[in-house]
Amino acid sequence: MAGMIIDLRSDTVTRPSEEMRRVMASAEVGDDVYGEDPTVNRLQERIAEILGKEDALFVPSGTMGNQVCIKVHTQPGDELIADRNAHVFQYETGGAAFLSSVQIHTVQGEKGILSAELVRSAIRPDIYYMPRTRLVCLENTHNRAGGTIYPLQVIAEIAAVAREHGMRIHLDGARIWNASVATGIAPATFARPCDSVSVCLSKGLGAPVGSVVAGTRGFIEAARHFRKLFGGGMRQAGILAAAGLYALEHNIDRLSEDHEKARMLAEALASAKGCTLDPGSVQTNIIIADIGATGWGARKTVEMLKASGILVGEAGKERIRLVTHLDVSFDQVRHASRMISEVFACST
Ligand code: TLP
Repeated sequence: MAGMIIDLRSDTVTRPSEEMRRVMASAEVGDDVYGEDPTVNRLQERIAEILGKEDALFVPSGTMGNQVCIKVHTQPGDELIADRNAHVFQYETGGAAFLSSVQIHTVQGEKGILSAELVRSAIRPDIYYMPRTRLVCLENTHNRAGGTIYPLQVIAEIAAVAREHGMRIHLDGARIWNASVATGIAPATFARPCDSVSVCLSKGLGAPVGSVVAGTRGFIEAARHFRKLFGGGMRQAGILAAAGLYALEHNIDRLSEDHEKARMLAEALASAKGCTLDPGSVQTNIIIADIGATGWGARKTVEMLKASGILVGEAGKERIRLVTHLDVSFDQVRHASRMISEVFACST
């Protein structure tokens, strides 16, 4: 393994396999802006079915998926509620403000998970000088909290509060596949209480590009309008959709291996000098470890590991993130675990 780079920065770094590329190359295509790409249509039908929604729409990225949904659900000046570490708040370049002119009312969830009480307490009273709270955004699994899974009961309770107040729920299900494999709960069951769902094909599932949003027929009609407005209308996109269809068929069940690899890395990190992590807190394929006690800070820790061929991400000043995926083998994970112990042993 000497000289080999093991990339644990994200599950977005995977490259399409030979077989996936073959399927892409031979995909039947048409102009999807005219709704005439048979492969895109098949992918949309398949995702709608998997998520138990009436209709679905292929979009270029998870960010566009979330932003199109926020746009459809809100009017300028409205407010949406999200966890303070939500992707829509932290990592979408202020998209909700820029594209939809809505403000985000952040609340501090427990490991990224909101509760009905938290949501209720963040809803504005109906007074003319206050913004109207229109939407709650949930994230399952929750990225910045370390791949945590929303308990079904909590989603149902939040949905009940939202409905009581005439609000909608959007689910950022970029990694709903991981949540589903880890719990045995079908994606449609997680999606049922939510008005819209955005899922990614280009993370754990290994497709090169693509996300899909799902909802009612009317919702998707409006989403199609805003996808075009946001520059996401694609033409012979069947080449990409074919990769997504392949991924849905071949790369979901295997996510359990990524979860096992994450547990192995978590054990190594938990016993590494200067590193604080409860391995039991790792539920899926994302590990966030506190490296405060190394005295290095996240930037230097990332550099030290990089010098040993292990790429990880910064997740704050004193936290690092490791993500497992289909392009890291068990052997590579074992090697990375050894390197982690060695590198951290040099800390103060
Ligand atoms: N997440 C990326 C980075 O943006 C942090 C990653 O490496 O994890 N929702 C969630 C929960 C995500 O984790 C991501 C990407 C997105 C949406 C956005 O997807 P893309 O990158 O396709 O726009």
